[in-house]
Amino acid sequence: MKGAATEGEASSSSSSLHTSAFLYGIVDLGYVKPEQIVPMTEDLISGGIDLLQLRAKGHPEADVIRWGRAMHAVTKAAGVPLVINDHPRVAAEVGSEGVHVGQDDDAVAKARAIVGDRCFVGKSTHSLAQAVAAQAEGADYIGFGPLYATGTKPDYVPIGLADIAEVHRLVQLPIFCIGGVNAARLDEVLAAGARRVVVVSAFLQAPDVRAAVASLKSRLP
Ligand code: TZP
Ligand code: MG
Repeated sequence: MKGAATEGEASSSSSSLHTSAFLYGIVDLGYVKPEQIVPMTEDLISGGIDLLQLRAKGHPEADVIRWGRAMHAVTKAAGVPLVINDHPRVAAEVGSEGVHVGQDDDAVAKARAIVGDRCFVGKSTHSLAQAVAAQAEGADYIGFGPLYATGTKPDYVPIGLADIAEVHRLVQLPIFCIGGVNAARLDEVLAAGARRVVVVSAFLQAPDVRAAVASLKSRLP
């Protein structure tokens, strides 16, 4: 049963996440203009990002497909898995390695039925109960947050750091702590028990993206 999978029993499409994905970056169209998608992707990769997502809230699917294809040409050549946010059909069109769904999006099983077994499925969670439910639902990884208030997801109440240790006891999937994570907060996030993080605005707004990624990555396990 997928929900009972241990670190050693991941599906083939997601197994590399367990061993190689600690720093997750998101190319978010809230920060990045369409013409910057490819250069930003290149900068994040050159800094050593392990996993990348395209997040284009409110844009037509046809645009997301076009941007996803352009981004995938770069990520694929670099061997970095690409995740498409919100849109399993776009992920299938693009041939991305992953798709990410939120609490209000398609269920994991529905997303998986669209993208097929070669594509892993991640899910956003905002509480211990949602994290446990996502594991039982068969997600391949979870996002857990927002830890801090963040302009990237402004409508969400931050959950703080207190449940990070417990979520790692309850959930055996890769857990990416997300929301307001930056270089100044990384030590306390790791001290709270995080092993993997997602960083969005702190990278996309950095004066030197490559250096910001490389520096933060050097501090992860
Ligand atoms: N999900 C939970 S918080 C968040 C998402 C997509 C945004 C994280 O962005 P930032 O800029 O790193 O706070
Ligand atoms: Mg969503």
